[in-house]
Amino acid sequence: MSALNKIAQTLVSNRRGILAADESIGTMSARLEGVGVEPSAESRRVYRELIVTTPKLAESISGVILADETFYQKLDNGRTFPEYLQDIGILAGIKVDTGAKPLAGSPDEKITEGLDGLRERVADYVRLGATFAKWRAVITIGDDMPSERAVHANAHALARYAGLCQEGGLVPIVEPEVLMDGSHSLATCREVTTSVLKTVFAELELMKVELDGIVLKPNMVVAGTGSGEQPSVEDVATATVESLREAVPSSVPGISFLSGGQDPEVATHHLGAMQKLDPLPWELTYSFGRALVGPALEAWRGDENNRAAGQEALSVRAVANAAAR
Ligand code: 5MM
Repeated sequence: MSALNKIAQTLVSNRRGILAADESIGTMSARLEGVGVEPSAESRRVYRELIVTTPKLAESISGVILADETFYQKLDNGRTFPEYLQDIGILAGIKVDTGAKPLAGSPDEKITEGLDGLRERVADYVRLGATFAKWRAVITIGDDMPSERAVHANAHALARYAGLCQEGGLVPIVEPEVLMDGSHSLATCREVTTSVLKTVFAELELMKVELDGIVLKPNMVVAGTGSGEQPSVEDVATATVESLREAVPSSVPGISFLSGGQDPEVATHHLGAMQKLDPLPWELTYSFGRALVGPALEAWRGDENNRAAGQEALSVRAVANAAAR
């Protein structure tokens, strides 16, 4: 077993999943303001400390994806976030993309940036305790979208990122997210998701990325939020697994889903229903952001007296997702 494969297996096995706590400064600040907290480097640090010090977190969480700002911050006990995570048996990950920007020639579509200087940044992150990384590509469904150039450009960037991470010793989480926004049907989401994943794997192979040393982080196949369609939990699970079977090689150790704005409990039900669709060649787990921490943020609302309630809300979701596996 290679070192990369071992890390990937640790991230996706033993009924555990990944917690995405890597909101960029802008996103995290907006989420804090949404619950009445003044955004600052310190309030973001306090909130992230609440999340990672949740009791028994390591029983259901294998890895936490950190943002660059958090990666260099310290907990009250003086440990950096990566050091603390290591202390409690959770792998530390780092979001290395620098965000999705408008794509030249297709202003309604996005291309994720962050390749410049990535080799050097990976070396720094490894030295400071990271074992895996994340890069998120965003694909929009709409009139004439996604365009071939948006899919290809994003798949190419994901593959170059993945290659650089593996070269430097980090397991890359490869995240091509087909957004839920739009009036498209479940069938369209399935078609687009399958095609995007096929393009991503073609680029990964071209860049000689070792597939047994990555984790794929895709969207579940759902109907667009404005479609008026409400597929059943079983329909979503079946469409998602069928799409993955068409596009994802069995050498990939695990697939950890993003939640994409789904209701937290619904996302858990979808994950649970997929486990029943045997045989699955890969581990299927969670790498949720909002579906894990959303209820915690709401319960906490920046009040130290609500700290335990916030941690309890995260614990409930983490345990439910582990049980769904
Ligand atoms: C946690 O949010 C991540 C970073 O987002 P921004 O860079 O836009 O601030 C995000 O990539 C997240 O990991 C994925 O979208 C999955 O999170 P959800 O909430 O969709 O499960």
